[in-house]
Amino acid sequence: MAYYNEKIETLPKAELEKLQYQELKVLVDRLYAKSPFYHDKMKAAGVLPSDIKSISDITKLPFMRKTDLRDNYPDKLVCCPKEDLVRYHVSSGTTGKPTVVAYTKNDLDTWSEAVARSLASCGIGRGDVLQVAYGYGLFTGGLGLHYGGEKLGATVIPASTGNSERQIELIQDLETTAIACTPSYFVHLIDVAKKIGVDISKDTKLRTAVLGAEPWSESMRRYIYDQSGVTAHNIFGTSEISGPMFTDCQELNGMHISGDIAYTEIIDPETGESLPAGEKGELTMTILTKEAIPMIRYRIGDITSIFPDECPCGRTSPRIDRLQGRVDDMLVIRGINVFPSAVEHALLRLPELTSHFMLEVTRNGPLDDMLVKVELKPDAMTDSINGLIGLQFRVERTLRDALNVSAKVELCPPNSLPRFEGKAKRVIDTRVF
Ligand code: ADP
Ligand code: K
Ligand code: ZN
Repeated sequence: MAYYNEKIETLPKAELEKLQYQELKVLVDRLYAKSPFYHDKMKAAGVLPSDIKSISDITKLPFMRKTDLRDNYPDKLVCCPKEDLVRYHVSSGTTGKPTVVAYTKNDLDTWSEAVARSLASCGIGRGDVLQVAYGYGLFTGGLGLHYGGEKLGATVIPASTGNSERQIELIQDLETTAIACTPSYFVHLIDVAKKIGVDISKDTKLRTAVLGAEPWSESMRRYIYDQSGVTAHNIFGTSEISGPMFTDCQELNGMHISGDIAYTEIIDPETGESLPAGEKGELTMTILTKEAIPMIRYRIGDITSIFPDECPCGRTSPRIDRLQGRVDDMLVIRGINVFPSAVEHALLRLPELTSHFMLEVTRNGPLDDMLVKVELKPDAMTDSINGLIGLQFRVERTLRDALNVSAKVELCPPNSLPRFEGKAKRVIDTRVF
């Protein structure tokens, strides 16, 4: 197992907790003294810096939410002299008005350190050529993977998104061994490679993909491996915590959250209470050393759980399960909770289907109707009406079994549904509440 920073990645739990406490203490003292926002927030919650006596006392501190950033748009939460800032990013605003995040030099170093550790845990190293096909710009994915990859010593290609045939050409000509992008874009690249006669598993050196920025499923991991011979790792992050930075290691069983950088809690979204390992709830993170815009107990909104057991890879940091989507991505269809990622997972069980789908929810009188448009693989196309009706019936049954709610299914010909270079937007919900 290659570590980027072995000592800290394998720190015994008790020592890690001591370190986390020291970091939290420094952070809270500083914010209470210097930031009117945190000072007022802590006062309102009736907690003083002196109440924080161990890392578990973190639960005494108030939560932060995305609305805190929105309400303080653009930069009222910045807690350091303005001239110490070295970068801004602006989030894509998938769930409303965009938010601004800011970084000091140390913040960027910490973020790159986290990405370098994660890439190393995916088996990527100095000898690798890493093609970064996340968007460069205001979105955090491109630059985040870029600087993390360089810090690790990998050879980085700043490809950004788009121009898919050129991406395949770069993969071939520069002997790319690893790629970072969204899962939907990687699936699109596999299709494009096939179309131009390139077999990724035979004609390229690409073997590792680091995929994130949107929910995806375990069956997608298998699908990608079957179609391209590429092992796909999951990477998670949000702009508020800096950007994408935590991945699953070579065990492919949960994403390690470096404990000296972030303190992870899973809380009950209704009551705000901390939940024990193994239980599903809302992911909440504290970035322990952040300078520009510190995030304490930030409620990220994604649903996941912390694995209760230790990882065989030797890293002592906690691991979180694959994220199903945010609380607000969840659709409630006839009273049943449905995550779009669960639809993808179910569809990929049928060999006739691609991973391209769209989900349309409408209200029909008092009832919700869900229409799932699914795209067929070219060799699943047939002129036989019986064949198509039979397939449609099987897709409907598979979805009903997986989701506990029935959906209408529309089979669509190959290449007819939208493709996405950044985050996929697969849900059209026209219901009015
Ligand atoms: P925005 O809020 O504008 O979407 P971000 O680009 O920071 O800003 O998006 C972060 C969100 O993206 C996360 O809260 C999560 O919902 C989603 N996300 C990121 N990576 C993953 C992943 N690997 N799996 C599932 N969801 C992810
Ligand atoms: K993201
Ligand atoms: Zn591990």
